[in-house]
Amino acid sequence: MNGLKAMTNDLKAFQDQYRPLLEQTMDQYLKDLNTRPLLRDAMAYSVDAGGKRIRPLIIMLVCDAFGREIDADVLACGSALEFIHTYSLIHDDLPEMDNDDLRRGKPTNHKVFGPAMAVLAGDGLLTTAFEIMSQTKLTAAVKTQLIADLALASGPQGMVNGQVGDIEGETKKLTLDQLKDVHAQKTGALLVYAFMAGGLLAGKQSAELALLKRIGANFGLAFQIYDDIMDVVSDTATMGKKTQKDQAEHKNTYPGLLGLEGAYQELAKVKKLVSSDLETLAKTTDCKIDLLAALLNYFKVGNKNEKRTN
Ligand code: GRG
Repeated sequence: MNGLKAMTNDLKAFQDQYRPLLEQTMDQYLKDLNTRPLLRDAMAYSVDAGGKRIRPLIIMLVCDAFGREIDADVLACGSALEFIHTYSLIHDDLPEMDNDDLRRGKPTNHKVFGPAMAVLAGDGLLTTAFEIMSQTKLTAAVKTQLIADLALASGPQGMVNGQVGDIEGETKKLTLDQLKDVHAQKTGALLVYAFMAGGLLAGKQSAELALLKRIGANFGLAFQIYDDIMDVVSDTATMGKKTQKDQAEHKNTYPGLLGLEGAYQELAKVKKLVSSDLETLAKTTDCKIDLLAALLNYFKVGNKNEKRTN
């Protein structure tokens, strides 16, 4: 077996081990809520609809790479981040935002529970995330930092601001730099948080955290370019959400600005930046980067023999 394939198999084994633990943890938080069954059901519907769980996976992979045990506090942090991500998808799918009927292969939250309950399910997931973080047994310093960073990444100085930039961009053509700025917040902020949170949970200091931040930012950019490419080349059944939507709605996207091949080239370039920073991390710290590097195989860069999947 070649090295790349072995690394990918190891990543799959890691996912198979920790994804069920994360999902049990999230389900337990939802079960323990002292709330009305209708609200719990609406929150659980979107959390349990699946998804790649890539943000919590990154937190766990970074912890593991630095030899930090994946314990209840790490699972709590991963759950909180996935709750916030899931809230953002529920709100993004609303008729007043992107107006989508399908998400994670299922009818969107508002299609099942109605728009009012979908708004409240999102509100519930967002606030529960911070309650979860407050209950961790981490030191006060680490806990406060993780909570403050989560608020910054998800709120009006992070993802919410990116969403506003996206909406403002609907009526004008953005330059490549403007598009990157919007996505750095809309998509990038939570992914940067995932890498940084892993480092903070592992007790890492500013030098490592600075590298993790840059890795997260470039990973986030690659993630968005790939998502835009998939909207063009993949299909609804594979992605679990409607595709071929961006061009029809005249959205600002990487294939729209650079052409499909240009977007693939940009993706390859950004992947190389992440790989190079991971190498630096391996050389300068005690980080074992193999599984993090394998994560980059998620982004297929256009070789016709590579299957393009969600
Ligand atoms: C409504 C405040 C607010 C924010 C919405 C995340 C977001 C911001 C909008 C979703 C629309 C979109 C295409 C965002 C780009 C980032 C992205 C690809 C999100 C989907 O995340 P995945 O692919 O989804 O990780 P799963 O279902 O796998 O978790």
